[in-house]
Amino acid sequence: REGYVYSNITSWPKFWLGLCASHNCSTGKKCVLEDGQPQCEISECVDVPSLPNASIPYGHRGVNDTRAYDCDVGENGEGLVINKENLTKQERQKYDLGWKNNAYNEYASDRISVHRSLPDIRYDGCPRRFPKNLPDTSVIICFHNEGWSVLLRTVHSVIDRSPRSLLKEIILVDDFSDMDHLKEPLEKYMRDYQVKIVRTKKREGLIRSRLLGNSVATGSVLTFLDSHIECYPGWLEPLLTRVAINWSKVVCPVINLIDEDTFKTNNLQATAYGVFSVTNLVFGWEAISQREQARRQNEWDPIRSPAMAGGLFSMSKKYFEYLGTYDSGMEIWGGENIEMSIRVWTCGGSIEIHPCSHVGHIFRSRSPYKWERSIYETLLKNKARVAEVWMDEYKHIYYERINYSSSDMGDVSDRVALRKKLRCKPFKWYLDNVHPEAQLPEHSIIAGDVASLYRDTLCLDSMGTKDGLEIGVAECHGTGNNQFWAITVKGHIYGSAEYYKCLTNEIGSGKLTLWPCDDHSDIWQYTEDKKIVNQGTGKCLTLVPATRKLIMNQCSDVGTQYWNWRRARKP
Ligand code: LR7
Ligand code: MN
Repeated sequence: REGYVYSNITSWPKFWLGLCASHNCSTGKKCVLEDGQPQCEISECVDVPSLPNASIPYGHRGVNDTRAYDCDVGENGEGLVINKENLTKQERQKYDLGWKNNAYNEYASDRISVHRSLPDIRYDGCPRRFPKNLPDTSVIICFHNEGWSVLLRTVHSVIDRSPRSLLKEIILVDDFSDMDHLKEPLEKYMRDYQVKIVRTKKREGLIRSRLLGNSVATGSVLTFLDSHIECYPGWLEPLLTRVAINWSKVVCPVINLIDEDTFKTNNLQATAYGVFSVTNLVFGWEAISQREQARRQNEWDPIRSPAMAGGLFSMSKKYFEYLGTYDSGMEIWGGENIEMSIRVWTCGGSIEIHPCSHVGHIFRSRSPYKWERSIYETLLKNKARVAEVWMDEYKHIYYERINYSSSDMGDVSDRVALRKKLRCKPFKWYLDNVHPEAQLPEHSIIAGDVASLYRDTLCLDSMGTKDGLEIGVAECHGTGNNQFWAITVKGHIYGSAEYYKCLTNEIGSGKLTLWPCDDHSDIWQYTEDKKIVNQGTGKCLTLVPATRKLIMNQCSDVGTQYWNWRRARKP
């Protein structure tokens, strides 16, 4: 069934007319067209469409929770607090299963309208009128096992809040889900809304699923969304306006938070933009640089962002294809957003966050679905493909961190050829011009893991990534990360898998801890005879074998003060 489009759009149902998109109803009221005019309806409590054969229909609100009898539950982005202690045994089982399957509170979601309202949080200065001939868009939503009401709310928020003339189609790409409700019931339901469904033939992962979505898309702009999101009023027009101004703009909405437990939305404005760290290729948010702030006149002006989160953005289809779509050699999840960020910027385009466009996203604390290989292994492959193709000599900063342990990145020659064909700028250009605020590690004298010469199976280990964490020793694993350590030309020792943090021997407590590096970080020396000496105290790093702890002691000839700092090297 791959590539099969379930319905062809011939005529549009009247709720697509988009009149409701600009019509505000107070909380709990749904907008419907009466004689072609938008009207606020008094919503019935039962509106989450029930699944065939469900023993308790979805949308049934007879929960032991007074708020749950209220039709306004969840409206205007409010949350629903479920007190699980008050549930009957049967309800409690459903509640637990919802969390287990989805890593969010599906039980709460099922009790909130799939058409619930969200507040209009646009700045007063955001335009309310838009150019007449904006390009239309295909909205592509990939999913692998998503909860029923959450997926429906995602789709309805797109339909309900996008002008008909701009929304060419919605394409759902099912990445080989095995939940029953995503088969027949979803097809039946979506037929009424003329939403297209395509399915992969095997588990492909997000990246190749998006490529399948693109292959059936007919709009002139692609808008990618995750499958657990809600669009705020007016979300689409600003994105398409920017793409219309210049086809090489890749435009992201502000990503708001939908609480995974209560589904309350946070409704905040943009204060951060996207970045990634060169040391570990992890995406993150950072306060918008002063340089960028100075360039902008108003808080509603687009923000030029060094990187994108990856899930939610609009991009011209023509440009997407010109720029080499995605790297189809990447698996399941991760890294593709960094690859796309570097590619867009260095090959002539730009990435923007539009403060007038908001989309809520459910952030989850764990990944609910199955991974063939571990998340770690998958990311190792995907990120190695990014480093190898796009980062020139800077790739070694990343490779050192993982002790050159990703040997199976696969063939990247196509992507290297693409980079050459597009005549993209070097990675150094990106660092100098797009994200000059990025902190790069100081030049290191030696970088790799540090084994005790007293017991050579034990290696120095950051034991985690938090600030102020006491470091220790653990069995050497040879993959860098928490056992990665570098001593720099200035004598700083930095480590920790995720960030750029320096080793400190705390005055008073004597603890050995990691803090963000600065000019005041401790100075160390790695001596010819393999001792690690703190310049401030003159003491030596010492292993206490019995407790596997580290202390600072007067330097002597004891074996526990000798350390073998092993340079990370290609295997
Ligand atoms: O095998 C899979 N097949 C899929 O179709 C695995 C996932 N998916 C789908 C999944 O159903 C979801 O819709 O892919 C989407 C993303 O997966 P999530 O939601 O489990 O992960 P995430 O929200 O952390 O994803 C973020 O990082 C990903 C890295 O590959 C992608 O770039 C996602 O699009 C991105 N999501 C966002 O940017 C939304 C805002 C989060 C932030 C920051
Ligand atoms: Mn997501």
